[in-house]
Amino acid sequence: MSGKRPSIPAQLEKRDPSLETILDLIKEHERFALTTHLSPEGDAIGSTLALRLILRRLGKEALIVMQDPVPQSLKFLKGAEGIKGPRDLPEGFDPQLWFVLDCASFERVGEQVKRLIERTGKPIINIDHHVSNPGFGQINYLRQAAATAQLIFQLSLALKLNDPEIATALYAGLVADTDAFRNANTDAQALRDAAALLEQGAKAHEVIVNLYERRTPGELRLLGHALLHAHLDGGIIWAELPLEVFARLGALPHETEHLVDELRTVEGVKVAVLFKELEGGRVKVSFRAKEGLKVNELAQSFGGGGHEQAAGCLLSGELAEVERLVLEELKRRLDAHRSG
Ligand SMILES: [Mn+2]
Repeated sequence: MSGKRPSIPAQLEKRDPSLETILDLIKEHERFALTTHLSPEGDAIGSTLALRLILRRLGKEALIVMQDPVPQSLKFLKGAEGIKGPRDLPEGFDPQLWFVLDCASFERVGEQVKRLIERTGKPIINIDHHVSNPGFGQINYLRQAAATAQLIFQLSLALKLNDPEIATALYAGLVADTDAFRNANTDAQALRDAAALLEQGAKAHEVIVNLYERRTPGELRLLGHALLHAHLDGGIIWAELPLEVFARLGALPHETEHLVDELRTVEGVKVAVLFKELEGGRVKVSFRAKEGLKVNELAQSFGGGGHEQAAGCLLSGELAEVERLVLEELKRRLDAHRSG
């Protein structure tokens, strides 16, 4: 690891990271920078946009910086156009505090944003719902929830804010991480929060249409290719997308959203895996589990992370070699799980 960790104001160190602590920190500071993970999806974008709206309602300065761009499907959210890349920050960018949202580990913010945070030397408030989050911030608000958006909603409720734009951004986060309330993380609290967000004016239908009904031709072709060429063996379904397939189908690297979820819908499948070849000899592996096996533990064994039912990792190497390695480990774990 390069660079120094942000310095910690002494009085923050031992504070109990309750909601009140976060609210106090917001009140005591004026300028905030917000960020989230690489390849940001609905929860990442929705949570950061909602938190920025909350901070602005309180008269604070808040800027969102992300290493990767906002996906097309989330650009309808209010304020998405104002999200900065690490290279287009305004002159004199000088936050007092960082909010890092929905990041299972500090590395997930991306190398450039990580360096930026370290360069500012300012403390991190880490807000997240991933069980594997090690608590890399100076303040770590880590709570079990279906989405980070629900943790931001707690802040909004505590501040008695009632705002359709905040609600819509948070609802998008909740819909994205529960896959429209279909994933096993959909619990009573997720539905209660969803109802409360609708009561605050969240545009539920607009969220669904944007998240699920804006597929591009490239996405459809990649999905078609993956479905046609998927392999099925012993409760595992997997598909690979080599670089040449993207070129041949005229598809872009990010046009694989929801693809692995489609693979999981096959009856009898316990785990679905998508192997996506990236430039520079790397392979992005995405896991979805239907029951039993915790794919986040599998992803962690390869340096990745995520949730019990949805996780991923990034490996260096040839596509075929990565595939062999990962499937071998997956089969081993699945066998151990069956006999255990
Ligand atoms: Mn999330």
